Amino acid sequence: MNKITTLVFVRRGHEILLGMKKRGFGEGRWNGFGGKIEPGETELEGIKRELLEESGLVGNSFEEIAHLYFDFESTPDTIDCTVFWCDDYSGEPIETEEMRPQWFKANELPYQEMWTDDKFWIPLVLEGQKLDATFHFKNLSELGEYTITPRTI
Ligand code: 8OG
Repeated sequence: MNKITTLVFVRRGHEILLGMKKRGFGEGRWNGFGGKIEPGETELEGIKRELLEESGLVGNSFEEIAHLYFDFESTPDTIDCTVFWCDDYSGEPIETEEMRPQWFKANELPYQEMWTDDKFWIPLVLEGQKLDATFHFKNLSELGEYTITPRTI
């Protein structure tokens, strides 16, 4: 099955808001906020809902920056993930059942405690690059081959 998901990184000046995932898929890792799009929802409706549910923030505008595709040797499941910046939001982050939020300096993200692929593509989007990427995982923590294609427009 292909899971269609979204992911958002909220920015405040030179800082990025990450959440420590407290349960479920990705537990114990820092990540942006996001999850599965519900039936009938657009990507933007989905990311807005996930951001509110997981961080308490209301996102006022989102900019698409990447499209990621993941597959795993250990399962037939694949994941499609559209990634956004959010620079315009209302409210203050709150801890939720799923995530514990924390601001990080953009040049000091905790890559060792994030998904293995993140250290390869997040530095590029931090430099302003938009991109499409495919990551082939041997299992949930071991990354195999990957391709990152910068967008030219
Ligand atoms: O609904 P659920 O919590 O299962 O959604 C998973 C979230 O994790 C979704 O926002 C997509 C995101 N995600 C992956 N794989 C990876 C990854 O390798 N890196 C990052 N940064 N996020 C990922 O599913």
